[in-house]
Amino acid sequence: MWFGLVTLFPESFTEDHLIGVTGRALRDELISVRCFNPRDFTSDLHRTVDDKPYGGGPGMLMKVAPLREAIHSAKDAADKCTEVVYLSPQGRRLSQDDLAGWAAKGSVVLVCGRYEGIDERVINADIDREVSLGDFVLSGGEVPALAVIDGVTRLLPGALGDSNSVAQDSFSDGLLDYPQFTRPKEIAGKRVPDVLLSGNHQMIARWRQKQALGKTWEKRPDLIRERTLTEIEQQLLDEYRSETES
Ligand code: 4GX
Repeated sequence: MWFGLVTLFPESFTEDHLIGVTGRALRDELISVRCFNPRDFTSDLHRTVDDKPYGGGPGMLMKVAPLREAIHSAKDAADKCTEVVYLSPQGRRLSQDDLAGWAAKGSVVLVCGRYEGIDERVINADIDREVSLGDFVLSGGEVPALAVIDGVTRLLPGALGDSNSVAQDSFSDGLLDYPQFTRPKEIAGKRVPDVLLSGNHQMIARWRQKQALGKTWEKRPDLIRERTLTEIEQQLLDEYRSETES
């Protein structure tokens, strides 16, 4: 998997920021990360990378020529089909499907904005997709880009020890995870549900599916509405609701 980063802060993408699964993937050459710094595409003495917004107002935008040259050189280094993604609060919400799509393609270019953003015409001309991590404002696109690298990397075959764990993730079936428990059996008077100690794997699987449906219904009803429940799932959810009534 190849990640092209357009960033004024390439030091955000060195080994010491890629830790755990992504760090190992980098060392094992399962992923490679290449930065394209607009500052390297300046020609003035001060290597200027910002510019004033037309119409005035506070803050600066990224200077167009160095930004575009950095994006173009990332595109040139990537496969023809590679998507150019801009991380911004104006984008559509990043989804697990986006991550899976880029993992399947084998490459993606991530454009990290700084300052108050980038010229609208650059978005239209050079960006294929604008995505947001959520309705909050960060100081740049580098942290969201690291989140994308993390989320894509763990989907690559061989990145996780146990390939089963990806298939069992939240969202892989459009539901939140069921609750998990480990030792001790009792914490502050709260015991692990008996079924998990029963050794009956069929009962355990049924309980977990019921919990996943129930928790999703409680915390993320939007996900339940987006999904058509099978007859069995509807029955499990009904059971959950009657058991938790009171
Ligand atoms: N999810 N940021 C982009 C630059 C910027 C400023 C104004 C457009 C308009 C963010 C997020 C995010 C901070 C990345 C501002 N771009 N990115 N950057 N939330 O907050 O993805």
